[in-house]
Amino acid sequence: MDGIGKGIDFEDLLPVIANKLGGEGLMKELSNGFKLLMDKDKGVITLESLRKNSALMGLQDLKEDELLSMMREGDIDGDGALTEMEFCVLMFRLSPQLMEESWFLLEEALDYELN
Ligand SMILES: [Ca+2]
Repeated sequence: MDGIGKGIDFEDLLPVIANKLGGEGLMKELSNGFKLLMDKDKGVITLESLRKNSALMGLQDLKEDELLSMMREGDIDGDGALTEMEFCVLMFRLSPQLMEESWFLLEEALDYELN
């Protein structure tokens, strides 16, 4: 695998890990979260869908500037919306502690991949 020596990039490794877990567990949870937050017509998360659906999920305490910074940080290709993969990467960046159990699985998968 190229690029390991330059540091690990989750953007590159997530698909590998997703394959390893067979679309179950970790990625399934993330995928469910994505589906709850996305714009059902567009199939991506927009600022509008994030604002609307985060309130439905009981996250109404998130402030507008927090939603904005989530969008900005997560939007890797800069098209103003989050795809499922962008959302997954963002979740790993923002809240590894919220996913301790999943994080452990991720590390195991990484160890396996790298050794
Ligand atoms: Ca994007």
